[in-house]
Amino acid sequence: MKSMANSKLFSVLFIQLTLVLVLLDLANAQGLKLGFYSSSCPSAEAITKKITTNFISHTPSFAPKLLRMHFHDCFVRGCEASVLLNSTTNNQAEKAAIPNLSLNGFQIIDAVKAALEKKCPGVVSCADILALVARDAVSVIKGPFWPVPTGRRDGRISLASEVLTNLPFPTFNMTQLKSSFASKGLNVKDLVVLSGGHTIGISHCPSFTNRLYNFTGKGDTDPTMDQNYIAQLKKKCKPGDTTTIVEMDPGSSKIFDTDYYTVVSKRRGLFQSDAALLTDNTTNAYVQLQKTPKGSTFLKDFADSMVKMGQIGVLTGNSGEIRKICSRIN
Ligand code: HEM
Ligand SMILES: *[C@@H]1O[C@H](CO)[C@@H](O)[C@H](O)[C@H]1NC(C)=O
Ligand SMILES: *[C@@H]1O[C@H](CO)[C@@H](O)[C@H](O)[C@H]1NC(C)=O
Ligand SMILES: *[C@@H]1O[C@H](CO)[C@@H](O)[C@H](O)[C@H]1NC(C)=O
Ligand SMILES: *[C@@H]1O[C@H](CO)[C@@H](O)[C@H](O)[C@H]1NC(C)=O
Ligand SMILES: CC(=O)N[C@H]1CO[C@H](CO)[C@@H](O)[C@@H]1O
Repeated sequence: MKSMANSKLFSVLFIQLTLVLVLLDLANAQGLKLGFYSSSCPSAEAITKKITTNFISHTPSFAPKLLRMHFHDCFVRGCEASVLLNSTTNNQAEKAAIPNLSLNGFQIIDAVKAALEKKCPGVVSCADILALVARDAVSVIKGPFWPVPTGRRDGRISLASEVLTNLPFPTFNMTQLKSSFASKGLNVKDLVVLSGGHTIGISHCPSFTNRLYNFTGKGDTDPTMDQNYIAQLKKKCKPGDTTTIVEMDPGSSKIFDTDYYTVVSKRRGLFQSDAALLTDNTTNAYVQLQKTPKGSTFLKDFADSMVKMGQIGVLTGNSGEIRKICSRIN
């Protein structure tokens, strides 16, 4: 008898505990939830995945571009698709700012949006499409999969001037990186983990040539970078070259693996912001730990931090709108 009462009490407590955890989880998700469209547009995620998979299987180099686009969206005004808006006669949008130079892949977002508008007009936001496409693109190239809670709404403002004040620069040191991430609610672990996004993709020369030619204005090089690597990079990037591209994880820039941390630990991180991960004890320890794929927690950590990043400053409920076309407000 007594043990039955106990077990009943236990299950009541358990249900209450679960409820509290679920509520906490919802609060954490800032009003987003998994499967937000499960009744309003049940095939939304499947359609998104199908179109993204088609594009990325054909052109895998779009995967890093879409991941970076999601990052740029979230860091400027939150994940509300402001990065997708075109400039207008009266407004220079985020797309017009320098760091967007290599943003690309807008046509994939537009293709998904067109298909979803056909299926369920006015229901699925561009912000959710971008978050889902970035996730699906990374998983097509065998990167980690993460759950994407949905329910984001689209913003109506996009200002080029806000890009430079909200995105971290490749020249940032650890102090600047920490404060940039902290201002978005991301901690030092998120910083070292999300920097691992540089395991895929490319950079243009101007993002790092200051380290090769005139680091402190004396025609010098960055002493924190492997000097042999500097010599190699100088061969690729002559002064003033704005078009040549360089892999951030040479030889493995299409594979989502732990190599980025090996590269950084060898003082071959391409940007000062990558190199900065060696200057803080916590991030340095993470770099050293992850560079051996065996026992690495990077893929799981990346998934967790992406879920956090995807919740920065989201608009939910009645805020914002559901755009009909992702490149312009309704
Ligand atoms: C920590 C601060 C960060 C800085 C300073 C930074 C800076 C940069 C720069 C300068 C480029 C090269 C752009 C070009 O020259 O074409 C780049 C590329 C890239 N970044 Fe970051 N980034 C940061 C964090 C992130 C995060 C959090 C992600 C995603 C989780 C990310 C994903 C990427 C990807 C995938 C590329 C390659 C894009 C392509 O292949 O076109 N980055 N980043
Ligand atoms: C980081 O950069 C800022 C701005 O240039 C500078 O004030 C600060 O001293 C630097 N911090 C470190 C630890 O180098
Ligand atoms: C290096 O930078 C200094 C200071 O900004 C400048 O005066 C000099 O002309 C630069 N040298 C080269 C080779 O660009
Ligand atoms: C960082 O690590 C170094 C070397 O292990 C140690 O001397 C230093 O006290 C550590 N700094 C902090 C802030 O923990
Ligand atoms: C936004 O700009 C792109 C590229 O210039 C263009 O293809 C697209 O049609 C524009 N969108 C709108 C709504 O004008
Ligand atoms: C995709 C896009 O709109 N790129 C623009 C980024 O900003 C530069 C100017 O800094 C424009 O020339 C590009 O068209």
